[in-house]
Amino acid sequence: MDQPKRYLITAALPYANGLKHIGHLAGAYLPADIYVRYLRAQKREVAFICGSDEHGTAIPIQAMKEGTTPRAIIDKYHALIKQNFADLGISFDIYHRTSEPIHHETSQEFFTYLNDRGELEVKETEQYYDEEAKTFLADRYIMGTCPVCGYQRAYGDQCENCGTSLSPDQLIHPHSTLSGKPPVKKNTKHWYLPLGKHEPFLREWILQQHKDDWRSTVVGQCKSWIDGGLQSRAVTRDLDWGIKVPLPDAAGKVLYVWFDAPIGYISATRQWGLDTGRDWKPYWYDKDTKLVHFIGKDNIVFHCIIFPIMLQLHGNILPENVPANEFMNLEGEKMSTSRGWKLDMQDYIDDFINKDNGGTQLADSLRYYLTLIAPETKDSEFIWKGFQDANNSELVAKFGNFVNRTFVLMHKLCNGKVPPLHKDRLDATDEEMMTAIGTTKTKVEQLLEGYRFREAQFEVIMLSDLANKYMQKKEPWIVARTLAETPENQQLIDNCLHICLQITANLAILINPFLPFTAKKMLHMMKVVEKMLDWENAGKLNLLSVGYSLRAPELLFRKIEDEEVKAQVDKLLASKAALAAPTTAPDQPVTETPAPGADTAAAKPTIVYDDFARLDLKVGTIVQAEKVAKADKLLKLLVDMGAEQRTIVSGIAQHFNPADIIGRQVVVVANLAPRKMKGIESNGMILMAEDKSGKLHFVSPGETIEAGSGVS
Ligand code: B3M
Ligand code: ZN
Repeated sequence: MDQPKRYLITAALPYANGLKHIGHLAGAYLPADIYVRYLRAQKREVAFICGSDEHGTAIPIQAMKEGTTPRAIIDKYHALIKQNFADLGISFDIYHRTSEPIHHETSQEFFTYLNDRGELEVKETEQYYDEEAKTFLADRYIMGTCPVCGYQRAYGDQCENCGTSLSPDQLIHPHSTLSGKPPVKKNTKHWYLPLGKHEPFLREWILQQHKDDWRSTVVGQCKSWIDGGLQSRAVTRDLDWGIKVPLPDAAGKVLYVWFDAPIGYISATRQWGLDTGRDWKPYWYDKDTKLVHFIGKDNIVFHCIIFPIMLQLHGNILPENVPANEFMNLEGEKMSTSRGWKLDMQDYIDDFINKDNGGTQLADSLRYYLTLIAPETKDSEFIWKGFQDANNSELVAKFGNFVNRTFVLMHKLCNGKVPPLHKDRLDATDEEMMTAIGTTKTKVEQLLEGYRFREAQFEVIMLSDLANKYMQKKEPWIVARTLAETPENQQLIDNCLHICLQITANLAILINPFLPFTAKKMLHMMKVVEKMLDWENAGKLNLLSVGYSLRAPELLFRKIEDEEVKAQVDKLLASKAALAAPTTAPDQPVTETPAPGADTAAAKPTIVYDDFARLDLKVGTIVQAEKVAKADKLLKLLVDMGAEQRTIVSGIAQHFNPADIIGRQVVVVANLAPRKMKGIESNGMILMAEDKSGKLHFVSPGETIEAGSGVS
């Protein structure tokens, strides 16, 4: 797409059923915010849309847990989450709510439009029903064991552990979340969106048109959905919490939350139009709008398959890109609210930002680290020590240090004013430094346009690193101290600090999308107006005028101390331990599945089923195999896992010829932390059986099955 007329940027609407953690922030909101801030600096027309998802079974379930009403839950969490985003600098143009009348109206109109045109099917089917609670058990009202990963507390719509979306019928040992009882089946009527009918459109649109510009993880997931056969999806539910189905013969039925929630982007845009006096319609109907959905990988199917079908049928534009992120783990484990293993935005804000030695600089420290480890191509890992290191050795020691030294020296050696540039005294080092500014700008721009935020941020930090080295080489303080004070020497000092100040101004522009609070502080120090942050100014070497007097430096970042990091790790362990005690687990299933093989003689200590369920076992197909140089035991394998291909280094070289094992199916421990062997990162482990003679055999399914299939 050439430069579009306008941009419509959405970030997934969080359920207003609880606090959101930094995995959510890193997955959707932060990258979306960086992108939007960049677009705004480019003076492009943009609407940044988000809000609370306030329907679905998640809300009444939380209300039961807190002993209150669904309304009280959404009011409470909407306000908290909205404030958390603001505290972390996420700059939505509107943070709307799906409980608003304008949203109900928009969703009902959408449903009616599709239904009137015969795009929905009506079917009567048997569904799970709780006789005690007298209600059908949709989505989160039903729990059981996940057929993919074996997690025992998977919901009827999705497994929180492996992210697979499910239907209640797929659950093993289903039981009602409301009464804990096993359900019965009962007839009921629902409206379905026939996805299968739209397969040719999806194949053309995603697998042809967008196969190269969308992330391969996203295209891969879509492909496996499409290849797996698209089933019709019910878009209504038997529930009382939600948007009423606007038909006379649908009493007691509401729209499925995943039908109304994405329409929430549209209703929020409408509301934004009303609030700002703008015409919202072109944002959803004019082909010259670039729509981009920022989401986490568990929402891909809804944003790339179901919602686009709805949009297309309704005459709206389609997303240009859906840069979904993978997951972010925390200290070696998946983040999970139910297991107490997480860092909520609220906790970070309380423990760092709203403390005496806190402030907005610490919002930027978090933003920085989350982008540094953004899970753009694969799952990543938030490590408290890593956060400390990134903050202390990059923000403090590189970026902050450079800006601080520049200001201190400018005050000391140039009377607090921007010194002149003496062109005839410039040398190759100066020229190189000045060129680097423009080069960085171009790179950052290209990376941001391609949604490669971590690399883009890296380039900015590298520029500050380069600038530090430049200053170190020029040593203006030595020039001032050791050489006689002559006009010639002062010219050298002037040149160095003039360039360093122009770099500082450029750094403010380039860092602004990532660390907006820092950019603001820099503006204040430089006594310049916000307009200077316009992207078109990046690369310019005359942003600060000669003779202009600047303020004293402010500390841009502070060090994170060892005790702070230790306190956080301790807190995490304590919260996990508290939730692991069975009496305090809020939604412990009533029926326990016996651990497979529990009665066989155990050579290792007995584990509980949950220990086993933490393993993500998947079937993979070996597509490439080669020996690893200087390692006679190792083979480097490329394993097709369905939605992705993984490099796995395996110690089997003495047992198999690489050529003989291409096409073999194997069982892979897919969630093993990555490990480097002989400089190659291995992502997973292959299960092997060893016979008495010490010979290794592959563990594989009895017959060839689809790569990526779960093993439990
Ligand atoms: N509320 C699920 C989630 O927060 C859902 C997203 C809706 S986006 C339209 O992951
Ligand atoms: Zn699962």
